[in-house]
Amino acid sequence: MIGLFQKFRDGLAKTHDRLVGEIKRIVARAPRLDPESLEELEAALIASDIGVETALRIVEEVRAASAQTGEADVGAIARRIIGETLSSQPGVLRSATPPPTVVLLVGVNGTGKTTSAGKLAHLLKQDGQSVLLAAADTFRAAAIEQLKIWGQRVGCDVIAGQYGADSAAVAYDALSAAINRGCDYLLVDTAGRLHTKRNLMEEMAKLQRVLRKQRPDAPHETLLVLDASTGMNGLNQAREFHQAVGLSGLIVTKLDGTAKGGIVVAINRELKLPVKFIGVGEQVDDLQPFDAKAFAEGLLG
Ligand SMILES: Nc1nc2c(ncn2[C@@H]2O[C@H](COP(=O)(O)OP(=O)(O)OP(=O)(O)O)[C@@H](O)[C@H]2O)c(=O)[nH]1
Ligand SMILES: [Mg+2]
Repeated sequence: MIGLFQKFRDGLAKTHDRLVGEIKRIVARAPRLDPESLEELEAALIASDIGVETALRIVEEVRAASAQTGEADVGAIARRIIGETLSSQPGVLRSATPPPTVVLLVGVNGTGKTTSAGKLAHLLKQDGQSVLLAAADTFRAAAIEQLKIWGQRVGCDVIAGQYGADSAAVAYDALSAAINRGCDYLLVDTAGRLHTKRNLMEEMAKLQRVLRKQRPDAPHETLLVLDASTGMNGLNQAREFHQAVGLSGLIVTKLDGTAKGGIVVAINRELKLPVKFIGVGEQVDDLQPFDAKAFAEGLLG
């Protein structure tokens, strides 16, 4: 458990340092938290992208506590409210009976889909599961090779087609292979696409339909891979993808590179979609199953 908290803390260091630094500065200057300081606190919370409503709730409780006792433990109040706001569902994948559990990774360009597919395969293998990867990004140059490198790194076979091939056909073949081999998980990497491009969104829905011809319950997870540094624009991406293909959750990546890690809270609250994993670096073990308590601690501990 110490390892888990440390991982979250390291991954969220930028958001943590900025937010906690601001809170300390505000409280040091005016320990009794006058209205002006409360406004500054509100601005600092909003800047971390946790969402206006959650920020206001924290400020309201801080105001009440400091009116009552003269001083409020801002960090403890914020941690508690963020912990309560986040979905209590732990970051676990559904598991299909019979296997394989089919996990589709979708998202806009460059958010970390391929990298997350590799890291997730590693995580599952460490848990004793057998995993097959599907290179359904037949569009971007070198996408197939990139997934194959991840496959080698984590010891997973990759089912791929030719560049320019129909991505739904590749996914279909990969599902057949996963069924024949008795794999526990099939992770399908897809091409990056802008949530505003209707034809590309339709292509993704087709991929789901084709999978269902073989397994009516597939895909069991459709996860949006979201780059945390896009901040509030990520909310729009999540909305559009959810409407087009029905997301079951998110992977929020690159938390290590941003001071806007609060986006996880805003998405969880506004879209009622669980964040299942977070990406906190480029290495193979830099994907963490989401944990609300560890997240709140990492943000404000
Ligand atoms: N720091 C950091 N970098 C990450 C993380 N996840 C992915 N990256 C990096 O982001 C870059 C893009 O990752 P990819 O996995 O290729 O992204 P993608 O979504 O597959 O990209 P397209 O297929 O082109 O849409 C790579 O350089 C990754 O190493 C993360 O959690 N932290
Ligand atoms: Mg990719």
